[in-house]
Amino acid sequence: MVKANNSPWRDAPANTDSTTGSGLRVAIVHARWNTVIIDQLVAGAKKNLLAAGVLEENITVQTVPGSYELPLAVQRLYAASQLQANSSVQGISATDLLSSPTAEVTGSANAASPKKPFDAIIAIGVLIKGATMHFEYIADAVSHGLMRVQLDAGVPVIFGLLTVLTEEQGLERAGLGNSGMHNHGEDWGSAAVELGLKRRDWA
Ligand code: DLZ
Repeated sequence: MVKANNSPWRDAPANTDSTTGSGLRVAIVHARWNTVIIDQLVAGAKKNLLAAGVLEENITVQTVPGSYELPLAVQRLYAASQLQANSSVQGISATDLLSSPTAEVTGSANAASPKKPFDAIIAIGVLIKGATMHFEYIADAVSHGLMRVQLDAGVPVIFGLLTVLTEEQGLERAGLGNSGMHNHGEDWGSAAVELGLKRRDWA
């Protein structure tokens, strides 16, 4: 079955060329609940980042236990990338900085050369409604948290949080269901490229 893509991102001008995103640095932070759906969403986001020319080496993927942890992870990851870019210390990875943001790190096995801050961060999680109010509280907190980080930091935070009533609804939105719905992760990859580029124009 051909997947219908009714997304408003599908014709986004920034993603029409395979080199458009070649100068961008993008992070994906995802939760580890509902991994079948999550893995597909992350793959979709990566697919469209790469298709828009974002280099594999400029895509950072990190995980957190659950969606509730997404806002802090996005905030710290972005701060670490800023620190990394500003640091005169060579050979510090974002992971080093996350674990020791103020320390003088003298390099490590996974060290990367200093890079610029992330142009956009995609936060991905899947919340499935249960029998209690848990879903409502987490969905509300994460939505507001991600918006706060986005506005406080001035970096595009792509909202990749599915808040679904059933697992089937989640599978559908990851392109894994029977309805022919496309993978929403692809939209988020495209949105990250478009917003990453627009943010530079808005600077
Ligand atoms: C606890 C919990 C529950 C019940 N459901 C989900 C879910 O559907 N999706 C998700 O991403 N995380 C869930 N979590 C975990 C919370 O997000 C969080 O990781 C824990 O409460 C620890 O802070």
